[in-house]
Amino acid sequence: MLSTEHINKDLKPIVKKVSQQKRISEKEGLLLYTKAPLALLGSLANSIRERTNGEKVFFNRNIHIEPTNICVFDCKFCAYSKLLRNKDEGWEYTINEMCEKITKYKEGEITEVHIVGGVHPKMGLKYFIDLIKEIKKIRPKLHIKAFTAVELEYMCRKAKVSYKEGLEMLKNAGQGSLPGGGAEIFHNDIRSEICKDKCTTEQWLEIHEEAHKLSMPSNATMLYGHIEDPIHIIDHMSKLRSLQDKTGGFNTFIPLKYRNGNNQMSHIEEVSLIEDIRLYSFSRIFMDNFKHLKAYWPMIGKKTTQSLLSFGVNDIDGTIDDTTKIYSMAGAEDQNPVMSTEEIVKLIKDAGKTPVERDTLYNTIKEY
Ligand code: V47
Ligand code: SF4
Repeated sequence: MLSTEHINKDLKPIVKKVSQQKRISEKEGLLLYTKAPLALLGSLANSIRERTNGEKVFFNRNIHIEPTNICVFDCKFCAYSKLLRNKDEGWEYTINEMCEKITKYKEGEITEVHIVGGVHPKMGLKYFIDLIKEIKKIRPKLHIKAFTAVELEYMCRKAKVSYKEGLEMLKNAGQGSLPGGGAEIFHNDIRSEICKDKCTTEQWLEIHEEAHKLSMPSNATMLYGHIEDPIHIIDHMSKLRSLQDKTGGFNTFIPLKYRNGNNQMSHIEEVSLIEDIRLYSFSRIFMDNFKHLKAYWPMIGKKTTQSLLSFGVNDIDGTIDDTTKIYSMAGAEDQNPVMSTEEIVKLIKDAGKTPVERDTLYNTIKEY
């Protein structure tokens, strides 16, 4: 157990609770996040990572497909949001084109396709059900993780079906799970400033709850490092922690670092590596019912990802491939995000950890 000798007296009982594997409250979380020295947060997070996942660091072999970058919404942080007005910079893939991106890979070469894009006014529920069915025809074993709650809310509303009905239809077509995007920051003081016109916090949470009830697991994200304050971070994590208590349907929590390229909030400076480490460490401590904490390497960069493996992170997403643009357009670290399995394995081993290839549901495929 960590020595509490030199720790500020207000933090001592909180540190004791964490060390005894007890849950900390929002108030205690706020104090810990804002007052604890980096070394303390890091050491607590690292011991939780060791306890929950040993030295294993997970990755998978996946590709990302973005069906379109045209979007009816106007999130201020997004490099896509201007595109409905400026269609020349936009793309809209046909079902055939997306299937071709998949058949480029031999059977078994990838285990997951992640499909997330802009919210196109003409690509509706039926279109996406057809897409999923076609993918399943050509690659029946491929896991399809698709559509953020933002996309789902829009497609269900347009198709005049409930979230449950829409999700059931997608599940019957072959969709396996939901990605975690669209969560941003739940607190309305911030949500109303950065993404006021898309799905509400309540809708996001309801869609994930419905998915969990249908045995479709999902992920959860949080966009940090822009105009939010620590209280908004705690509020966000607390809402996710409560839903996880209720359903147990979240696989992993993914903090997404705000990148300031080409968007309406470009004047906001990106936060430092120290802030990234504090945020990830604190996430590992506060999100006590999430088994996995993921650093999404194309967004935050390979070197930072490697460092975060000592601060609570035990999952680094996958091999990806260069079909993803939402991050590169926003100035992400990696402008051509693709890593071979060998490169991922080396990145993890160089950090002193054990690389484990997983499927979407965290079943082990191969330990290296
Ligand atoms: O919700 C958009 C983010 C998200 C920016 O579940 C930005 O495994 C930073 O769903 N700076 C969508 N972030 C991404 C997403 C995702 C990504 C990786 C893994 C998983 C998963 C899901 O992208 C959006 C938004 O938070 N985003 N613009 C930006 N400028
Ligand atoms: Fe559209 Fe998503 Fe970008 Fe918002 S973050 S503008 S919903 S693509």
